[in-house]
Amino acid sequence: APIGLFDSGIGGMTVARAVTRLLPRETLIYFGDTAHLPYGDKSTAAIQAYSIKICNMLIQQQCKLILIACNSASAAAFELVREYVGSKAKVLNVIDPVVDYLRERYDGRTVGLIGTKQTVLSNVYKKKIDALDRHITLKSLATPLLAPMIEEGFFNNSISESIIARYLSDPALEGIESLILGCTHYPLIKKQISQFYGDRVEILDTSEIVAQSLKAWLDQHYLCNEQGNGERQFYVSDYTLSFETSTALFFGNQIQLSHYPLWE
Ligand code: DGN
Repeated sequence: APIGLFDSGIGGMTVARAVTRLLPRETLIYFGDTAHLPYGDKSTAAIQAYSIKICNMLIQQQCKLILIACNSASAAAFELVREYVGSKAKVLNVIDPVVDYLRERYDGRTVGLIGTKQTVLSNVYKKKIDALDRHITLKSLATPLLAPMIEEGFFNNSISESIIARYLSDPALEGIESLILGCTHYPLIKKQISQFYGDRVEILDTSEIVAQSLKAWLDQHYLCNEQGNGERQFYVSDYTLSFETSTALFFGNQIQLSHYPLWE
């Protein structure tokens, strides 16, 4: 059975890429809701409605596991989706594996979070981290300019450097020892973020932590596909050539996108 992943657009391909690196034989079905992107500025109710409809489609495709490969959708819709999907498939999100990572490693730490407005303002990370009882202080900042900047290929240059420096110098993030990259797009600017901090701050790449946790779950449940040929299907709810070109940024090589008329 396939693994289903969905995102507001093509950014979630950083997560898909991390998953295919660890689990090259798995069949993947990726759905990017390009008709509704960006989710980061949408209401919780809208993101929940989109997510449920996408999950219906992934269940119809017999997915054994659905990974919400989008921070904004994980923040807004995970509980609802999990309840809705019930026993039909396992549902994972991109937030809990990071929270688990912190629980296993830290007692007393100041951790930063950057992401979309939806991800940061939902306070989901804060609620989950506070519930750990590990004396972890979360400092967060919505950084809404970063995702469109990266989509346009603006990184590893002086403009992106100034924008990143401006955000990371915000007093809201003062004194952090680790930084959670709480958005699908941010692995692409990980190097620039590391350069800003030097060795002072540990950068937590969500996509890698999530892929590890997905693999651990499959291993634990004997659901790994060891004989498959790594078939991958990438669907989008609105097709443009520019989305297809951008896949090279997020996945590493250009991917053929198929239009899936979920909203028509
Ligand atoms: N995929 C979204 C996220 O991880 O929050 C970022 C893109 C967006 O919707 N702005």
